Amino acid sequence: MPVENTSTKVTLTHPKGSTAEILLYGVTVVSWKVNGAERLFVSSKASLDGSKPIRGGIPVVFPCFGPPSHPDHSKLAQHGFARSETWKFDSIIMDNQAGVSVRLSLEPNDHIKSIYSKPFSLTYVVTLAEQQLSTDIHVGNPPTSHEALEFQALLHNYIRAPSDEVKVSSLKGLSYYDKTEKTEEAKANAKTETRDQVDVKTTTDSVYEDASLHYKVTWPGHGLEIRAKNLKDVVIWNPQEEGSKIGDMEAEGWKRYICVEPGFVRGFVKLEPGKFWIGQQVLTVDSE
Ligand code: TA6
Repeated sequence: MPVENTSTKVTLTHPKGSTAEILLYGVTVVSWKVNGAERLFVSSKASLDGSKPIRGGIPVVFPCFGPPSHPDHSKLAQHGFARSETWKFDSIIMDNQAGVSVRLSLEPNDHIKSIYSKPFSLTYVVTLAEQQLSTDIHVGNPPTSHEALEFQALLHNYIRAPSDEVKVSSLKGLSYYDKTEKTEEAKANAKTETRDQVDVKTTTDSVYEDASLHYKVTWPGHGLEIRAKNLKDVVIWNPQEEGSKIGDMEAEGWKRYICVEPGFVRGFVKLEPGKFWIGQQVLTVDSE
């Protein structure tokens, strides 16, 4: 069955053998296999029972990135609610040689309404091709709404790769904000990236602004490319040894991934009533 749907998980299988697994909890893609090899990192200590956001895979960050900084988001937890709510399976969009594609949706339920008062519509489309995974977040501001919807969105990819060898390009020349700096003032001061290839051999938590929308993630003998649309910024994160303080991180888990996260996180998307916005990423495995 190309699309298998249980009460907790949707599994996509492409005719050429690639697979993807999406938990309805947070619509977190927790597995993406191409040529039999897993491409995403999920901590073996991640809670998969809906008690907390998944430590790994592709969590969806919406409507705020990091701790809330907009008055509309003041009651929200870090990275918003999309990653910690149970979504609904909506429909199969496509099921053929080109790809297997499903749509999932999240309605404002009572819990969301208690922490977030803005009307919105939210759907997520996941498409699996032979060597490729696309994930698109669709945000709508209902026509009945009286004001613009202001939000941030980000796709928090945990890419399985050796963190002491992996490199990301092309970020050279971009402004970035270094969240590992000690003071708020230093965090708010933009730096300029001078490296042709960025590594995460030391603790890294960098928010690149107005980036290229095309990133190469490579390590010896392997690589993948990420193309983004409407997600103008990109975050590179790996905590190194600091990762041992993360409760649901497996032992030395930070050695096995790099987060490369396309998002709209500097400033806010402003969506007028009756309008839609789509943020998209396409991950493609290099031929091996
Ligand atoms: O996207 C990078 C980041 O914001 C880091 O600052 C780091 O805290 C990470 O996300 C994980 O956040 P989480 O809330 O999942 O522990």
